[in-house]
Formats: sequence, structure tokens, C-alpha cells
Amino acid sequence: MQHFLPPISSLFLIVIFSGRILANDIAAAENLIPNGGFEDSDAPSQGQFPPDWPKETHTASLSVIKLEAPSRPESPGKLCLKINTSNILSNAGLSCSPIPVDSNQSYNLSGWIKASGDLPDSAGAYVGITWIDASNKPISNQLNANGEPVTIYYVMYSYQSDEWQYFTTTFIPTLDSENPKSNEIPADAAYLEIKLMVVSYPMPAYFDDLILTAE
Ligand SMILES: [Ca+2]
Repeated sequence: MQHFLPPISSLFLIVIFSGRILANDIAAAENLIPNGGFEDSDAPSQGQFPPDWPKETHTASLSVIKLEAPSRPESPGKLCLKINTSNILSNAGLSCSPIPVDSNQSYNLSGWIKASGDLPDSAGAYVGITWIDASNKPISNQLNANGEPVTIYYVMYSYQSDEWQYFTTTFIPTLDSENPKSNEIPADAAYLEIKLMVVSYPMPAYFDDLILTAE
């Protein structure tokens, strides 16, 4: 009979392990993106900023911003964000409110994106991020081909199919501030802004269930 009873030390380890799983589950539920699932709205609407997504990324793109039902089939919510681009307006997007971050901490960003198929001479739908310093200035660690500061880093790109695609990416504190990598958080970052965009793509794109968690 005693053979089947684990020693006291094993029982103690099992309890500790269970506690850690529970703690991880709770942490996973803490989405740092307000309204990351686009559910905070009275009704589907067009031409309005969703709550907590207050900024356009392109001039005059607000007219094609729409909250639409149904959402992604497996989503816990009912609405998703649709950027309803067309031949008339093929560039549009919006940004969330700046999210306070600690540059010494790692973060995971995940979400779902859906485009409307491949088109010749067109780009597609993008998820981008911008790190912002304590004085609300976008941080740039590199220049583009025209010598202009790059402030948006792209973490997901889609054009193909009508299927929802999942993406997940982890940002870590910068290891070498002289040679920052795209998955590293600049040491002077105080905020993170997430940008959902359609670029040179005259067909709708959809976004849903954006989640940012501290690791
Ligand atoms: Ca949703």
C-alpha cells in the first residue's frame, strides 16, 4: 500500500507546479491591448474609430474603417475590424492608444489577420508596431533607402486566401543598443503602438483578437 503513496517531497513539488500553471493562466488572460478584440462597441459601425483605436495611419482612411460581424469563427467575440479598401482607396489603417511598456520586460504580441486574395501589383494587409519614448516621440533605430527614420516595424503581412492567419511574436529587452534587432525593445521605449494597415491593396482585410502580454 505504501508503495503507491509518493514521498512527501514529491507531493510538495506537485502542489508548487500546479500553482505555477494557475499563475501562468491568469497572466495569459491579462491582455494589455484595450479592445484588442474590437468588441467594445454598441453596434457594427462604419467610418468611426473603434474605442481605444483612435488614430488613422493614412490621411482620410477613416471612411473605410468598419466593425463587422461575424468575427473569426473560433473567436470568443462577435465583431472584427474590417479595413474595407477598394480601387478608390487602397491605403488605410489605424493605431491603438499607446500602451505603457517596461523596456526591461519581454512581451508577446499575437493576433489574427485575413486578407482577400492575391492581386498583381498590390501589397496586402500588415500589422506593425512603433516604440514611443517617454516624451511621446516615435523611436527610430534605422533609416530607410531614402534616408528617412524608420519608426514602424512590421510583424505580420498577409495577402493570400480568405483564411484567418494567426501570428505571434515576442519582443525582448535590447541586448546591444548599438545594434538593435527588430524583435528587441529599445531601451528608451515607454509605450508601444500597434498599427493595423492595408497598403496598396484594393480589397478588404480583417483583424481580430490582438493580444499583448507581459512575459
Ligand atoms: Ca472580435
